[in-house]
Amino acid sequence: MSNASNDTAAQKRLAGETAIRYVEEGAVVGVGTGSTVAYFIDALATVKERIRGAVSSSEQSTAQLRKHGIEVLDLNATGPLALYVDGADECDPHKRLIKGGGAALTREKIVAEASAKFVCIIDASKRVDVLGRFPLPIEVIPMARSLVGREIVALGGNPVWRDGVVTDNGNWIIDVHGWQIADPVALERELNQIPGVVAVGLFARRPADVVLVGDREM
Ligand code: ABF
Repeated sequence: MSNASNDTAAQKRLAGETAIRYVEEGAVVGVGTGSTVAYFIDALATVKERIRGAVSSSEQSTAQLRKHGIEVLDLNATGPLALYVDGADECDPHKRLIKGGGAALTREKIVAEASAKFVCIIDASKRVDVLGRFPLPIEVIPMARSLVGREIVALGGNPVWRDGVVTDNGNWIIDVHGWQIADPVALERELNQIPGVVAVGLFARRPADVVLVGDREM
């Protein structure tokens, strides 16, 4: 690996390990998805006797949690959570995020909404001044793919179907290129109104509460 990718992996690992400090005794921990979260799950395994279990945001994370012997619980049974830890594709200075590169955005958004504190763990490459350089993922009901695409074009975006990807919920993903998102709360609200949209990969109405870049709080 190049030095840069070494640094990125080291920052992801550091962020994942540092996030353990937010895990309270006896907690049920909300767990996101992605390579940075994979480091967090490995770190969580070292303190698993201190927690009751986890609520997972994807089949991928569920498999890793279970491999470590961490019980995966149903959000309907646990009720509100104290902590959610997850990665992101982009993070702006107001802790608003683009997520969904891993196609897990819908369940990530559900667990984030249920959690009192959302700790986002990233490497420095995810930090941007304005969201949108990373194409915005939108989960859609398959029959609405073209309808949603046309409405995105009308909003000035360039929609690209993530062909070949089916989410854990059996839906499809459209990635929107070409937006500089100066008002992510307004765009999230606008896109959520389109029939057929299941979830928008903007975490702006409910941003992160803490952002860890490596071991430093942003
Ligand atoms: C997940 O973390 C996704 O929302 C996002 O795409 C991904 C970031 O991936 P990684 O941590 O592998 O850079 O929550």
